[in-house]
Amino acid sequence: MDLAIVGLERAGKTTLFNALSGGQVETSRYGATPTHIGTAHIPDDRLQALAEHVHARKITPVEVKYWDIPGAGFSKSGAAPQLLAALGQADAFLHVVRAFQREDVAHPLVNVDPARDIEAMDAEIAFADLSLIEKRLQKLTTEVRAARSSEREAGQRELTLLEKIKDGLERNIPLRRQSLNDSEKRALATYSLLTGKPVLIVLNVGEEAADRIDVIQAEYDERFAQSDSRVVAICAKLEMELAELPLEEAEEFRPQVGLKESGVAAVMQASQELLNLITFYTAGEQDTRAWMVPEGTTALQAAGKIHSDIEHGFIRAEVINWQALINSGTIAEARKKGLVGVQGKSYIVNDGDTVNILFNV
Ligand SMILES: Nc1nc2c(ncn2[C@@H]2O[C@H](COP(=O)(O)OP(=O)(O)OP(=O)(O)O)[C@@H](O)[C@H]2O)c(=O)[nH]1
Ligand SMILES: [Mg+2]
Repeated sequence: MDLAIVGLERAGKTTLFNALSGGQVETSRYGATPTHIGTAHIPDDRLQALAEHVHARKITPVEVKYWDIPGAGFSKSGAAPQLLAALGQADAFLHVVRAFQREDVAHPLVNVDPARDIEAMDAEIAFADLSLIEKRLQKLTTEVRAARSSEREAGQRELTLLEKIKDGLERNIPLRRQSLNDSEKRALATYSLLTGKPVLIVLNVGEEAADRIDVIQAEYDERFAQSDSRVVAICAKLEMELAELPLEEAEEFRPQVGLKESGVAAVMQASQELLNLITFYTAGEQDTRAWMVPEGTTALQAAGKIHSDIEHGFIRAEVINWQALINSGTIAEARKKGLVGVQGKSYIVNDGDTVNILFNV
């Protein structure tokens, strides 16, 4: 899972990045910083329990990659090409919105106003898409004019589609909210348009509001959440400080500053839900591993995620829920009880499945 952290200048992006990835990027030198890339493992109790159960020598959790995109680089004058490439790769955006007040940290639009900033960033992202579409339209128009009539049709179809998307964007409808059929979606895939990506709004509240975070989140979620966007409220500064502490100390410190649960965990959880991702497991003695795939993934696709050879040689999958496996003791016991499903290529993998794929080499 690749998540790009975006937002206006000094919204707290690098602070959140440090909290999420355990990074130590200096946050007092904000502004004009380069893009940072960091990774984090998704904590997973089910994986730990499974690994212990099979005495695994190695545990491999799911990795998330975070991109910290500087606010200043993403302006109306047009985002830099390498920045657009990084944004295009992301599965979703974490849009950091400033809700904390601080005299010594100037806000690029003077006062703190989260609702305005959410719209401002949406407009910048839409602007990036519009300029890309306009460039492509210009080029395509010339090409279509010059093309032989037999070759004109495909170009014309693309022109019509791009005009339609552009029209929507100009009416403030991001691509993800425009209705497209499957062939239109396929035609657009190569563009990696930014407004097509799901957005998690991360409302960055001040430390003094830490004990009211759930109330603030509910309020904003009601106003701004849609099927393809959600709101999580956190205090990035406190989360960053907590991330620097050993786990036990962090647990102790958290309630003292008014926080009930981990903001980092909340952001991870919400990102997974937004992207409709599920986790399945392979419980090997060598390596017990968690895999993250989109909901609706088939056993064959899951095999491909593990290794292309396993996909090509797929015979069948043995599937058992992780908890059922642990409760049964051994896989042989589970088989006796009829708890291990023997599944074919088109089986839809469930969250929490432990999957063993039998294959030919
Ligand atoms: N009090 C408080 N300060 C914060 C919080 N989040 C960020 N800050 C401060 O705001 C300043 C900017 O934070 P950064 O995380 O560097 O902001 P940024 O969005 O990465 O800024 P650019 O990269 O310049 O766009 C720093 O001084 C942070 O310490 C917060 O939750 N509370
Ligand atoms: Mg920064």
